[in-house]
Amino acid sequence: MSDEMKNTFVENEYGADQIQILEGLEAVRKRPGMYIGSTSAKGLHHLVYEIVDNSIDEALAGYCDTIEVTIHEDNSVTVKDNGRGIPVGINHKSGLPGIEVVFTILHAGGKFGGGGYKVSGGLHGVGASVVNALSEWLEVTIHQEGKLHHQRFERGHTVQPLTVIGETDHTGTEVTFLPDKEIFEETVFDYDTLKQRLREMAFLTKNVKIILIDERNPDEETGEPLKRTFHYEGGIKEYVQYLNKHKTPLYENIIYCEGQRNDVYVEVAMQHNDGYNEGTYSFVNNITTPEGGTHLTGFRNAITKTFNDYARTQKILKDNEASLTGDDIREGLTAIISIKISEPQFEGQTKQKLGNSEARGAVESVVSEQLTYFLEQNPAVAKTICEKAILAQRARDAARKARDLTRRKTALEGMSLPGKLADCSDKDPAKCEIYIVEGDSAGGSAKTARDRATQAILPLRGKILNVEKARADKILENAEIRAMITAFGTGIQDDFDISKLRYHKIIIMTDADVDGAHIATLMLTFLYRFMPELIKQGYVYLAQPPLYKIEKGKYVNYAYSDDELNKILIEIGRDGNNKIQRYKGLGEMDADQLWETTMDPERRILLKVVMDEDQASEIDVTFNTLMGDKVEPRREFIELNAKYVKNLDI
Ligand code: TSJ
Repeated sequence: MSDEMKNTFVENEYGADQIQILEGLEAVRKRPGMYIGSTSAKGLHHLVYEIVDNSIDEALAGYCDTIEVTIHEDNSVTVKDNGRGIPVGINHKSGLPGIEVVFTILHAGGKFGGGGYKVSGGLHGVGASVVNALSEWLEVTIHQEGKLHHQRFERGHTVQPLTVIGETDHTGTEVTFLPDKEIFEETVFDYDTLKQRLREMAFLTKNVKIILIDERNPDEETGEPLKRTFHYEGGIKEYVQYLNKHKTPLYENIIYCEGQRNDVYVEVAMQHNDGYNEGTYSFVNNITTPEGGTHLTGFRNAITKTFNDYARTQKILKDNEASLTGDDIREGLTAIISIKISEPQFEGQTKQKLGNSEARGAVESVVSEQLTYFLEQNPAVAKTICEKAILAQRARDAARKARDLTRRKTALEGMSLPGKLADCSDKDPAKCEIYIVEGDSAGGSAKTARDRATQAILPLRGKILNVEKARADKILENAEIRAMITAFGTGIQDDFDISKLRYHKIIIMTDADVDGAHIATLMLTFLYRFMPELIKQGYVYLAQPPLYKIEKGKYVNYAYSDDELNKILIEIGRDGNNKIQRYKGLGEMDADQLWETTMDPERRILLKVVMDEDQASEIDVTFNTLMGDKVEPRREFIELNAKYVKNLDI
């Protein structure tokens, strides 16, 4: 073949490929949800994770130790690493420049380079080409072999080909992109969302420094942008420490197991605290698996067997005593399970459950072996854990009896509803709502004010029990909690049945002050621990009573925030004739006012409580920050609380 022919041939082939590529990226733009899950805020943030995953891969390969993520003023984002730089030469397989393969061919992630695990290619690991297709523009700059290379794309199309634009004295990759407003419903990045995920990535990838910079709100005094650095030499050991930071650990050491079995690399860190909840979070290739799967099963099998074996041989458990259950051993346990596997298979409706059977054996083997060794080396710690598990075993027996009692009662008496409940007359749950009201006096006004057909009222007396600080048996003895459980109709935990829910809106109504917020948080904590599905499926709301009443002659209006108050005052003219009343509590409103401002479906504002399962560990930290022993962090609770609440206009 002559050179000329070769050129022609290559050019033609390139041309044909180019057409295919564009068809591929058009498909992404037509059905973005198929590639990034959704075009909501979640999908938007996913774009950043897709790009960062590439830098994490480079770090896992051992060539990069710093990743910087910058949110710019226009909501474009730059991800920059100090790795080797994406190869700029022609890729042999495709005959295309490496860059084009990465940015224009679907599922190109992880095509080059050998060995090592890739975090990209996991759950939604669709790679840089999808981000490119869904960006108004994307620019890549590569520092490699002394040269600075640059290319620009718009909506997936090359608009400036790869060009050398200067010189450089280091290596690395920098990608900046602006999410396409034609595609995304939301194009404003949330600093906290990115912060939490990047912190998690830093915990999961020890020794990588991840920096997050937000240029949108510079410090008023210094003009400096907001900046956070996440760098954990201890990796998941530090993650466990972080999750236990507002708890009281039972022993100082973090138990750590690490090893590889065939194709599966396993890392586990754990530590018990003196609480009663389990906080185990599992990851596959740095992706959270809220529904667990084989790796989690392997972990549970391993600790149940290892602790029982130890307790038996040490005679902590007598021959005639029942074995400890997994639940007993995991009471108060905080644990991270992180595995890396080259071909993860995800199952279940949401594809969040690991299916690879080899992962079960690998985790079980690594944890059994190393935990056995740890217990032999640390007999005092081993004894502490076994003793806690034995206490849990006894409490669980008591709780079972308490639960059986409630169950039998319901069976005998039919639906015996709590005496304080003023139920609604309509029996269609989809039309019904229940107001959980703080205090008997507000409860009284609410009962007068309500729409009797569809609105039920359950007044609760004072503060409800803090479920973060009690075992199940004590919690189920609590009258206020029992009233809620029977009123909702669903049962709790293993008995929970959403189809029995009697109201499709559960509305928590408390005073608009610090105490009221605290009570609302106590209730949310209870719901989160005992009936999380109610929150996940969007049945839980917070009522928003007004903060102010503004009167001027015949004019009456209500303000739900200070901003709103100022707006109203500007509108009606601020003068001595306004009488502004600040509501200190629901009790200060009469029934009519309560109806008008807070309960009338036509006029009220409800906040829907939402929860992002990908951030479950962060929600856990929030709840025990709010509800734990340490008083200091609680001051921030209103602010934190706001994170899990979404405005809902009705
Ligand atoms: F893909 C991407 F564009 F989204 C992207 C890739 C974005 C960012 C911010 C960084 C990266 C990236 C890719 N950082 N480092 C790398 N490394 C490689 O692509 C690379 C370099 C050299 C070799 C080799 O075998 O020599 C192999 C690879 C995969």
